[in-house]
Amino acid sequence: MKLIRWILGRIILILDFITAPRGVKRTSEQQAKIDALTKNMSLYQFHACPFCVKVRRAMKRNSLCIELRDAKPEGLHRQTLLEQGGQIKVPCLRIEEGDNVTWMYESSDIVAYLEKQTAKLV
Ligand SMILES: N[C@@H](CCC(=O)N[C@@H](CS)C(=O)NCC(=O)O)C(=O)O
Repeated sequence: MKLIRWILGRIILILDFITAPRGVKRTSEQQAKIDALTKNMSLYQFHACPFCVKVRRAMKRNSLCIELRDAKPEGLHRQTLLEQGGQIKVPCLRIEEGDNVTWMYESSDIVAYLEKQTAKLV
């Protein structure tokens, strides 16, 4: 089972690599605004998880630079995800706004949120 999952994961990564979307091009001023917004975000993820690939592709498509944090058992960030986010499920977007931190689960919600935030700024 572990081997099948590993193989499927590699297939997903290869397909993702082959069909990687192009990032949108913005003026440096617009990109700086987006970078300032995403600076306070981080994505808890597994490298070969299809739902994480979906979010990473949306990031690529929208040229969003968001720190990736590996939540694999041997990863550093798993415990934080569990303790602060509430569950070990990826992808999870951590959004920091002042003193307020939101942990957003569900890939579709994350993609919709990122696209909405990005559209507001450009
Ligand atoms: N509906 C969720 C599904 C997310 C999901 O099932 N993630 C799996 C990894 S692919 C997970 O975190 N499983 C918990 C675990 O492996 O510990 C989404 O779209 O984000």
